[in-house]
Amino acid sequence: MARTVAALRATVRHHSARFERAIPLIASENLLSPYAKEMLISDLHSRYAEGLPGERYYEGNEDVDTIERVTLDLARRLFRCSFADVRPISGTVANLAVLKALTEPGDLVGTSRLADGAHISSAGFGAFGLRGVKPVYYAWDPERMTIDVPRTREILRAVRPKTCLFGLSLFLFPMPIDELRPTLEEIGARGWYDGAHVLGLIAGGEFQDPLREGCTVLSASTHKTLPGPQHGILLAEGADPALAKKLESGAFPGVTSNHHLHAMAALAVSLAEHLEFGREYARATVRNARALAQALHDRGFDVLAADLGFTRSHTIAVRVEREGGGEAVARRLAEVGVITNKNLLPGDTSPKHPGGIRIGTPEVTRVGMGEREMVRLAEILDGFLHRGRAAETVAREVAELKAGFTTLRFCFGAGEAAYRYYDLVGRDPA
Ligand code: DSN
Repeated sequence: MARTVAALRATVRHHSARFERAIPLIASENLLSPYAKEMLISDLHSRYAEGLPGERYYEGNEDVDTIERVTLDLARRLFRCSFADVRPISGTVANLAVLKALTEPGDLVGTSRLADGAHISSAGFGAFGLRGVKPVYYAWDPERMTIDVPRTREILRAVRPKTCLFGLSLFLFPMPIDELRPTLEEIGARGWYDGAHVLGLIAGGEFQDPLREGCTVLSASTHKTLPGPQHGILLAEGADPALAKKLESGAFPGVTSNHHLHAMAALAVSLAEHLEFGREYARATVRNARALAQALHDRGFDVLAADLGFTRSHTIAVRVEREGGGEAVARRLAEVGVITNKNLLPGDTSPKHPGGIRIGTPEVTRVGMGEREMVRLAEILDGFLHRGRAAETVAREVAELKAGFTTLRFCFGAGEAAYRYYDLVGRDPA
């Protein structure tokens, strides 16, 4: 078994080195700051603390109570809201906690279709199915890549769901919550926003602010545009004590037992760093997404929503049927070190043959790339996918572009290695 462990360590080092050389463009990924990473390997990882601060089921939790109170306070400050719960251990788990709090099995819940960019939580085979609620799908406007408001008003008035979920995994533009708010009020539905993808942009003032636009509850994962640990969060504004209690009991004992204390402490660091650097980071992330979209469009790529400026978030969508289809293009790009994912786009007829790729700028922005690097990246992709440049040459160009950008920005302790786990703890296992 010693050999197995050695091999596992070597594989992890190989993975880290690969990503250090690569240009990761997955819209749902980001890099954790050195101080946040330190929390993940602390003793907290080994402990239990079910419940809330001051109401634990285990002894020895005095420092955990302090950490959780600080995390809650930072979350409420960053999102300017009265309620936070930092115990869900992922975005999907946060969504399950909300479903438990807001719905009963058999309820109808408004949401978007997977093909229009919704997260799998909304699917019958995902969290919706687990809670036994039934989706009521909003109408979609593929030109504007957002909800079709007039048609959706009609659907909501006809079906009258009690809860309406807004949020996407292919999230280019804000959702028209403000416009739908009167209809939600008319039918007595509560607005719920899954902000996993855009959480750091919301906090940085670069996207819509759902808690002030008509949603009572905001659920999210904490590791996308908010560059925190893989974890979850619940936030609410205007929730009465009964709803707050339901959300808390949705989180525990509803969908968690222990809540991963090391990740919670890492989240506290990330929230504090976002209070300090989040505005600048969010602005740079959106600026880079738009710059990359424009540069790809200028080179003949079919970037969606060109008439609307491509995106107002960290994400762009590129239809790549001419280049070989989403699956083949994403795979070819990975071979030269550009990491993206195949993605269904509006109009695709088979989930097995996605026509596009999704590209996100959270990570490249975090390591300090700017608009100049986005243009260079577009040149590299154009050379590879349109002009037949050899994979070996392109892989070298990708590594050269990345070479100057392997340390983190927008965090305390910046300058420490971003990708090398062992550098962080000061020992090399080799
Ligand atoms: N599956 C993630 C994404 O890539 O969007 C969200 O959980």
